[in-house]
Amino acid sequence: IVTALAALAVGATVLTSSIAAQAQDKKFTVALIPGITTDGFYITMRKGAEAAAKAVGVDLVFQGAPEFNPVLQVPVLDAIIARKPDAILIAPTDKVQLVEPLKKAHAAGIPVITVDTFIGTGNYQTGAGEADFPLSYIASDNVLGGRIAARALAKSIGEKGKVYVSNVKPGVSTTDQREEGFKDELKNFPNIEVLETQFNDNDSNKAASQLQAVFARNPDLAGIFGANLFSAIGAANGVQQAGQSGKVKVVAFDAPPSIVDNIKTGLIDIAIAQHPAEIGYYGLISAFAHLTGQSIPVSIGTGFTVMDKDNVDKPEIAQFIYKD
Ligand code: T6T
Repeated sequence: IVTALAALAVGATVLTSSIAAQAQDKKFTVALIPGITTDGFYITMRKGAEAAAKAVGVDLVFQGAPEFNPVLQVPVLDAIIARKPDAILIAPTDKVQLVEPLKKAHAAGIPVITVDTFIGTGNYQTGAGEADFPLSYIASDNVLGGRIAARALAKSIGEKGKVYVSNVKPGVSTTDQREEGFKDELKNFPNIEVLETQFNDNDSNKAASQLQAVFARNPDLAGIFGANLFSAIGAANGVQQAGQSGKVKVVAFDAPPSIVDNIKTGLIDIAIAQHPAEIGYYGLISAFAHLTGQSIPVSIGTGFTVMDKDNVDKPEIAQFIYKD
């Protein structure tokens, strides 16, 4: 009996250590699909995801399209699904158009987490609607970001005058919510008139020429809210081309080095920096937690840092300037 028990014990030890070995051998692969590859926001998000991947020993695949466009993003997603990663992190470029393509990942048993943008309503795991299947949504609070922009712009124009939103295109969850928050907050400023939104398709040259056209029709234009990186850079360039630097005020969403440089020259008044590295880090960690049997929050909100010429040189602020 003693010998038999000892054999059992040895067997058990062997079994336990082989499970441990298997667990360690299983190296997860997580794909991160950004909205567009050539954008400091997503480049910085990737760095956060890489840091987390290194910390927990996950292989990270970063693959995206050269334009912020669902027509180009869907083939990238299809190619990723075909590679069968253990999880997908994605910034969907349209609330509606990415639902069906992402359902394919879900049907293939690949867990989906959305980062930055959402599909459907962004309320996941509710049992309601067609687009609640992603496990989690990790992003800035974009309505709040729009409100912060409105207050900043109102202050810099002395709470009166004409303003407009330079925006990407309808259907993008983040920039839709920023415009919504911006306009709602401006209801508290009765002397500010909000002109029609200008949609630039994420093209800063288009945003710059739109500024010229709006300014030609409204020489008393007081300010612009650039609702994302390319909208803000374009609007600021337009202001400069119109010879209105410092006169027509610009509040920018996002904080790449070029926007920060323009804060220093006075062309841009305020930049609302998101924390994309935080989004990437928590996206990756959430995927890993799910893959190793933990439950994860259905949404994680990340922060903002508001930059102006008085604080942007401080290290605790400057650390949030996006990477190129
Ligand atoms: O503003 C970010 C991102 O949050 C948005 O969804 C799309 O535009 C950016 O990537 C900036 O270009």
